[in-house]
Amino acid sequence: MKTFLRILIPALFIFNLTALNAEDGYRLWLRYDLVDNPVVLGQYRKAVTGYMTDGNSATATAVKNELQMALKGLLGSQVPLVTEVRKGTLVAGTPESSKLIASLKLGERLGRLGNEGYLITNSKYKGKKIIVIAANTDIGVLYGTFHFIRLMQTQQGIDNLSVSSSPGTRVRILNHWDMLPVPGGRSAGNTIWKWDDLPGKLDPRYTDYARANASIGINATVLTNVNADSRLLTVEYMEKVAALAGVLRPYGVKVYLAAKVTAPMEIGKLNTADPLDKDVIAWWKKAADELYKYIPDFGGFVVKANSEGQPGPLDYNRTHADGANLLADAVAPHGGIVMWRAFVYDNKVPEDRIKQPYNEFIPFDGKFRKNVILQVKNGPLDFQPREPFHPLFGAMPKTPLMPEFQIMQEYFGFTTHLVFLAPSYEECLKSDTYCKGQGSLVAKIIDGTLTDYELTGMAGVSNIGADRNWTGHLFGQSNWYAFGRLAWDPYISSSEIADEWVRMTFSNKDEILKPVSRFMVESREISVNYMTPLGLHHIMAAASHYGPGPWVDKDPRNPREDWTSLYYHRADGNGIGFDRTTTGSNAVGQYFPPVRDIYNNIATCPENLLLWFHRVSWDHKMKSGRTLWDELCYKYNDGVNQIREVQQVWDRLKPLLDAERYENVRERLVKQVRDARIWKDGCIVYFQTHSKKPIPPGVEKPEHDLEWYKTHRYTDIPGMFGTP
Ligand code: GCV
Repeated sequence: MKTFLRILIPALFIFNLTALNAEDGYRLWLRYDLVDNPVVLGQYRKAVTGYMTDGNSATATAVKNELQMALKGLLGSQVPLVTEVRKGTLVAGTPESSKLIASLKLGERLGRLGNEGYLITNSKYKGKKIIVIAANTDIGVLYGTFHFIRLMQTQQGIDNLSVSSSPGTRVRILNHWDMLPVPGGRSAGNTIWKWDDLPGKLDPRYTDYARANASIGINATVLTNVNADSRLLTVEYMEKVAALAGVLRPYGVKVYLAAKVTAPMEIGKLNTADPLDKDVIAWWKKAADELYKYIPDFGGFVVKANSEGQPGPLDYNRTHADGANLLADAVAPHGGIVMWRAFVYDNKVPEDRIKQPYNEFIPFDGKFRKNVILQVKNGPLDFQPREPFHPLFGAMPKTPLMPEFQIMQEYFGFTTHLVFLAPSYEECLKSDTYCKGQGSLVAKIIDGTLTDYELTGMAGVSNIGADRNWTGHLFGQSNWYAFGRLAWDPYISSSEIADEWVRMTFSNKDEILKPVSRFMVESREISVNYMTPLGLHHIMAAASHYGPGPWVDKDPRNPREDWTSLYYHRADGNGIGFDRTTTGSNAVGQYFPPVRDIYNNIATCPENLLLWFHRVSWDHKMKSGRTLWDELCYKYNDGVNQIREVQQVWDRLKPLLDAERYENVRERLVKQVRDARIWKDGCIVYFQTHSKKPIPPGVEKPEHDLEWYKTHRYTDIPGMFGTP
């Protein structure tokens, strides 16, 4: 019996521990586990012996709660909330809320940091060493608190602190592309918003959503799809939205809504949505007034108009400026803004699709109200694995522009492929537009460094869903994280972000940190290689947007030419690529010199954008000395081999990782490797029907014939758009 108990008790203990430490990914990067380096832990325990927070606001309470949770977890025992300063007190507050902080006379330094910035510094108070997190507002203190916690999670020194940080952009916003429930049905899709339960029942998850966003500086969210639903502007939904806004408010996250231009007709019973019609103007004003009664700090609207079937001002022979200004005037008295999307194109316009946003918006530079900002996708097409930067950046000096990045991996394998997207965001932000000469980076345009933009922002199409781990693929969390970090600081590098995220999410130990952050940083290029190398674009399967579809000559949803792959790759017996040079569509003409000349010349155009800008013969000599055809095959082949290597690295890490998270990624990598091969083989066998050239030596032979790839259907890929 004794022996039995001796075995049973430890077994139960271990079982419980495992259960308690279930690694389901829910905690994201906000994991406050005991610091596992004894030396660092010792230093932290000495440096932080208590904490002191002042202020009674809900945000100040959030600061207190977060510190309590983080310090207890990271340092291994409860760190007391103190009212008297002792050696090692961490003091967090504003000069208004904390007499101690007021006495430190930080006014001048704080003055430069605005409403959201913060300082973290070591100081002395009555001869005692303390750590200070100070800001002008409670929300600044909360951001500083998360920064301080991050320092400990990533095991940085905290004895010599001199951090001073303020955000590079003002509106750092997630765009959820979730739909409202179908009338009569239950909540739609994979959204975290439980619309049927609102406003009465608030999922505790909303608070964790707000915490996670605040921890990386995201301060705004659009709750539903830009393909908007008018019901959001009914009282029933305003009450629901107000309930959500109430949970997010203490964490500094403001709520915005997607507005539908025809809402005055759909729910207002007007017979027009003409932006210059006086009843329409009055309707929007009343709707905005009503919204602000429910949500006094409502942020404003995002609008997709005259794009992909969405109604817009052009339907009434009005302009984008008329449409945006109508809504801007309605929210202006309440301090609201309008984010008007520049993602517009029309298949009835006989013009290269990627040129249309520029053509449509340039004439209206300076014609928008002060509280309007144009939301511009990173590239001129549609979140493709690689695109050049959008030519609107730098071209509208009198109209604020904010970039829109996609966090949700619509063209990057959804929640199945491991693709860390920071390198693609960084590529856009660090692109030199030359709008004001060399060094006119997109980052400097959108953050107001080179422009007079008072309103600045960055939008990210969210990948957050109802999965327990939020994003389906565990590494999807890193893209949410990366977006927030770059919206706060558009100049940090992908490798810094990867390093932080791996430390906080997995481990500070080199044997995990180094290989994982390395393959993260490489993963975007790997995906480009096996999907769309050398500037290829929009050759994915129609409708589902998963897997290859270079043969797509008709989209089942709409037989328009600019929804086919043939429109974009233009392959035939002579060559491949879209001629966008001065002798072709002249899309290059939308860039400033010398960018336009660099892109225009086949000899200087970066090879990773070659087929975006040029139509190239199959025998064209590449820098490697190979022909274009051979290079294309090798790039595809490299992509498959590279993702196999990632898989091997991950497998080798198995003994060092917890089983649950290891498995989440392992299982997806199996599919990613399989489907990378399908991309490579499908594209090679298809393009070979045009090039008529042999597959070069060393490239793995395709497994099937073209028909197989054309008819292949995926049955195990969550998150795909429609079918097939
Ligand atoms: C929300 C692409 C997507 C659409 C999306 C659109 C947009 O076309 O496939 O689902 O619509 O971009 O950004 O508006």
